[in-house]
Amino acid sequence: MEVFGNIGGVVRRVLVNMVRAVARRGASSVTSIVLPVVETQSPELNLFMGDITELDVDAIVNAANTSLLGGGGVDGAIHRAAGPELLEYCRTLGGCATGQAKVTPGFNLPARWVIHTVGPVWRGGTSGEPELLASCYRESLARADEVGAETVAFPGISTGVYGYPIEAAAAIAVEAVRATLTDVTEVRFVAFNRATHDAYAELL
Ligand code: AR6
Repeated sequence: MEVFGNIGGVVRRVLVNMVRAVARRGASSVTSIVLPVVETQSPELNLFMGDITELDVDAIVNAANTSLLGGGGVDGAIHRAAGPELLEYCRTLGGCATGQAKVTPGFNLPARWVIHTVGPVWRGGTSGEPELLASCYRESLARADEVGAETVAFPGISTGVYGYPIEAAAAIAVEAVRATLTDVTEVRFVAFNRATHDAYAELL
């Protein structure tokens, strides 16, 4: 249905189904249906290889731990680049549960916001890891919507210290973002090594 070409996938499906239902029931019922007007679109998905702390996007996502008080990997890099004010701010947040996300200012980063999410530790895949990882992406986009961030960059949540296999994690990341209704216009998946780059390149 070309007429719905510029709107998000989920909304488009709802509208298309409504129109089909009308068509089945006959033209007389058209006047009794009011179509919803929703200005939501699917984000454009891009792949970038390099350091997420250098990106001039509205928000970068941090692969944090439940304390939100910093660590190694991308978490350490983000805290170093943002400066000590980020840690001070994080101390006021009371941590974050696995699969959830909290937003802070970006302080000295080019990005205006940092969305801190806590991925699952890989325990073989049967301890709820896929659902928790998908939740990280959904919840991060929800925080982005709350602060009006339209361009958002994600590292491979859980794929470093937390040991999530990159191919499986990349598939969940892409699927979760595609399935989320959001006002974010661009999601950039950031690869810090070749294996991560190649896993995303297969999917995008
Ligand atoms: N830019 C982009 N990606 C990066 C960067 C960077 N500067 N540095 C690392 N990565 P990890 P996790 C990639 O270990 O697995 C921390 O100590 C990295 O190559 O940072 O979720 C936290 O405090 C990998 O693909 O996060 C937690 O305790 C991805 O970022 C724990 O690690 C995630 O690797 C979280 O573990």
